[in-house]
Amino acid sequence: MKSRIQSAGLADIDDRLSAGERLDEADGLRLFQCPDLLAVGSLANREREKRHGPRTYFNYNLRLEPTNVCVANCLFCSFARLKPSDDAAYTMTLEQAWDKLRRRADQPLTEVHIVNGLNPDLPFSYYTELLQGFKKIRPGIHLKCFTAVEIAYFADLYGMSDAQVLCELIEAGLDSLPGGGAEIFAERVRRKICDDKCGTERYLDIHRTAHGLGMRTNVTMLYGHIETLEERVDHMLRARELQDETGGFQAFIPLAFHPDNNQMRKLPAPSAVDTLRVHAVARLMLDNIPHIKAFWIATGVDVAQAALWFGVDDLDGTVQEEKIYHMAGSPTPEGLTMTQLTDLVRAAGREPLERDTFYNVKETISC
Ligand code: V47
Repeated sequence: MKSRIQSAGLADIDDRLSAGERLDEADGLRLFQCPDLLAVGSLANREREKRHGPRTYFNYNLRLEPTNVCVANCLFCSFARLKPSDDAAYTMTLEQAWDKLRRRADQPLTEVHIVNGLNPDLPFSYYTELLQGFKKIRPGIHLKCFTAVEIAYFADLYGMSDAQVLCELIEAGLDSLPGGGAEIFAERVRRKICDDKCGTERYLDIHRTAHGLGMRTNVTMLYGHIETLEERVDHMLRARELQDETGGFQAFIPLAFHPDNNQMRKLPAPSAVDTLRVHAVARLMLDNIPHIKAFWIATGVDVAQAALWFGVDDLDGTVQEEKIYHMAGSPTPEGLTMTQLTDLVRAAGREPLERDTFYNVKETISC
C-alpha cells in the first residue's frame, strides 16, 4: 500500500498523518481530487483503525417525524409540505406520536430520534409535552430530537433565546441534538438551496450553546448537489473548528443527496465512489471528531458496508420508520433489525457492537 500511496502522490499526507499532524484545506482538496480512491481509502481506514480497530457501532433506535408541515422551502427537500391543507401534509397528535413508542414495548430501544418540519401552527407545549410523554412511557429512553434549525425556528416563533429553548427542552427530557440542518455551510450554497432557514453561524452557535449546556450533538453535511469540492472541505473545517472549541460533537455524518420528488430532481444522485470518498475524506480531515457515521438509509446498505473500510465506524441504527429519504427516493428498507445490522457488519469483515447514544457498548447485541 505504501507504494500505491506514493504513486497516488499522497506520500506527504501519509507522513503527516503518521506523525499525528493535522491536514489543511489544500490537503482536503487533494484528497477529493486524487484519482486513486483506494489510496485515499487506505489512509482513512488506517485512521479509523487507530481509533476503533475493527469495531463498528449501531444502536436500537426509532426515527420519528411527527410533522412535515414546514415554512421553509429547501430545494433538496421532498418531505416538507408548505400548507397544512396539502394532501400529504400531516401532524401527529401527541397520542399518535407516543403510541409509536408504546407499541414497541417489547423492543429494547435505547433512542428516539426526532426531526420535524418548521410548523408555524403548533404551540411550544406540543414539543415539551411530546418529550415529557416519551419519558413517562420509557424513563430510560434517550431523546435525540430537533435539529439546530428547528431550535432557531422555535426561538424566533415563540419569542425566546436559543439558550432558553434548549433549557426548556432539556427540562422536558431532551438529551441530545441530531446533526440535521447543516446542509453545506458555505453561504453561496445555503443562499441557493435553503435561503429561508437558519444560517451557518446560528447553526454552529446553537451547537456551541448545546455543548456549553453539557449536551452532545452530531453534525451532518448534505453532499452531491451543487456544492464544490472546496465547499465540502470548508464545511468539514468549520465543524472541526467548533469541535476544537467545545469537544461536543460525537459524530460527523455525510448525507448523500437524493433527487426524487424535489426541486433539484434534475441533478443525478452522488455515485457510490463519491460516497466512499466523502466518508474517507471526513475521517482524514476531522481528526477531533470521534465517529464517522454512514447513515445506511442515505448511502444504501451495500455502500455503507463498503464504507466500513473507508473511514466509517458507525452505521446509525435500526431506524424503523423513516420518511425524509424515502420520500426522496431511497430504495432501502425503512428499518433494519439488529440481526440484519449484525450480519451486514460481520459480512463486511468488521466487529458489530451495539452502543447507546453516547457510545457505551452493550455486552451482547439485543437481537
Ligand atoms: O437536515 C433532506 C437531509 C437531514 C434530503 O444526527 C436530505 O445522528 C438527502 O440529519 N436527500 C435530516 N438528504 C436527517 C439527519 C440525520 C440522519 C441520520 C442521523 C442523524 C444524526 C441525522 O436530511 C436534513 C437534510 O440535510 N435531507 N432531504 C434529500 N432529498
